[in-house]
Amino acid sequence: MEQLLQQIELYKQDISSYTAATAAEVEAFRIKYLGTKGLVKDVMGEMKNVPNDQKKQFGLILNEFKLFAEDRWNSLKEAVDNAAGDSIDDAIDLTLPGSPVNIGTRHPLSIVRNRVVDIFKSLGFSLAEGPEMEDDWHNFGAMNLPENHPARDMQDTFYISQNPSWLLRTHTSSVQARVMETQKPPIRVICPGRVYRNETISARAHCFFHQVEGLYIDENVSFADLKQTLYHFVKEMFGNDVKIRFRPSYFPFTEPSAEMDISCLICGGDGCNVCKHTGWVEILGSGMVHPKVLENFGIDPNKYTGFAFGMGIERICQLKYRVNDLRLYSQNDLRFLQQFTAAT
Ligand code: 2U9
Repeated sequence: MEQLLQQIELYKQDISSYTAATAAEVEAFRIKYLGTKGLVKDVMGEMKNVPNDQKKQFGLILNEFKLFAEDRWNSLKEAVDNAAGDSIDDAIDLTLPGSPVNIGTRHPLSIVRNRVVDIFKSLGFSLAEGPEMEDDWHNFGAMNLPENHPARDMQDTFYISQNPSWLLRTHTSSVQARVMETQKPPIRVICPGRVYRNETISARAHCFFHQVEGLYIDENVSFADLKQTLYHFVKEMFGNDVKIRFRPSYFPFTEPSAEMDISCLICGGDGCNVCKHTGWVEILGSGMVHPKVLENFGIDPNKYTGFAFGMGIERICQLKYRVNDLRLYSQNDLRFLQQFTAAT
């Protein structure tokens, strides 16, 4: 009996190490172990030689051996079937039409920013970008904003709590400041980016928005250059029919300063809610760079002059696409976003 047990053990080792890559090899296994003249039947045939008092115990061993061989056969068969499935069922039918890939649409603010940047690039401006977290000097000090200016107040600006000498930039002027630090005139840059202000979120205000600012410094740059450049921009952006006017204004970083209005695109100048029934809407601020700002960067204001301007991208977008709630820009609602295409 000992010999029979050893023989079963050897068969089990053979069964465990048996591999089959094809259906024919699986069948060969079946015939060898489970066929009518197979080894399992052979071993079963030994039952007749087992003494009666051991028959029950051997019956269990032989039965377990049969199940062991059947299990192995099943798993060999399954492995070969699956491999065949991979190559037939899962094969790619190259003649089938492809399923369309949704590539999304550009965000309306990106469309407008790209258009603004392209217009100024065509005039020889180059793109400059900088960090959204800034120090006091680049955001305020260099821009001639006095210590007691309300913009510096905690109420209006987000300071970094771990280190309050850092803040989230309130305008992209800090980018121009960094350009002036590293480059000599002539300087002609266009600076788009996100800016932050501590405002309660509503349809008309948000704690972040987007700006494009521009700066041109060279010898003999005049207010006439400023006007002509911004005229050109407006015509390119909104079309030839739009009317333009400048109003005097005040900014600490420019002198003289002016705000620019365009005739209302919504009502054509007749008067509506958007233009508050004036027929005009403000689209940007501008001015000649303040001599103190030039001096802050070692640029001689007697030799060089410059103009600068700044506009909110959301405002341009509102006029171009009639978006009347600022919150829509950051809610990621596909019903809103899918309405915009770069071509419009
Ligand atoms: C330097 C010198 C001067 C940038 C300017 C404005 C006027 C302006 C506002 C428009 C709407 C900000 O987004 S807004 O709220 N901006 O009115 N910005 S002149 O002047 C500079 C910039 C850099 C070195």
